[in-house]
Amino acid sequence: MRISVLTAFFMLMFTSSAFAASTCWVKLWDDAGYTDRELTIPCKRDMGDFNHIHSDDGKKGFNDKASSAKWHVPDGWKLVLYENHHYAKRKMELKGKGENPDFGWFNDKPSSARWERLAPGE
Ligand SMILES: [Ca+2]
Ligand SMILES: [Ca+2]
Repeated sequence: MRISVLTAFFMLMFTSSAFAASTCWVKLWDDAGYTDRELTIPCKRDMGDFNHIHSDDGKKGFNDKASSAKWHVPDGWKLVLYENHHYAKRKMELKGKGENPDFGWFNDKPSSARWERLAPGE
């Protein structure tokens, strides 16, 4: 009994630290090379329409703007950027810890973002 309670406690600690704000986030920038307006997507908060959100400076809307990104996504998860509103059409997946200074073909395309679990083997 005592062991299972301890196990549950440590699992909870591990889970909560993996999803802490410092280790679970995505940042998008309006321009390539991490410049201009910035949008922070908090851990596991989906955004179905970039027209109706505010960038970090308080300005409304970030639709068809994102051009570069840095991210820290926990194991077992990915943040998926979609070309259209409500998670539709072409997409770009952000996994692990990384950065992309220039979205290339996906430049100025993202219109929604959703946190999704990785499939087995993904
Ligand atoms: Ca842009
Ligand atoms: Ca779009």
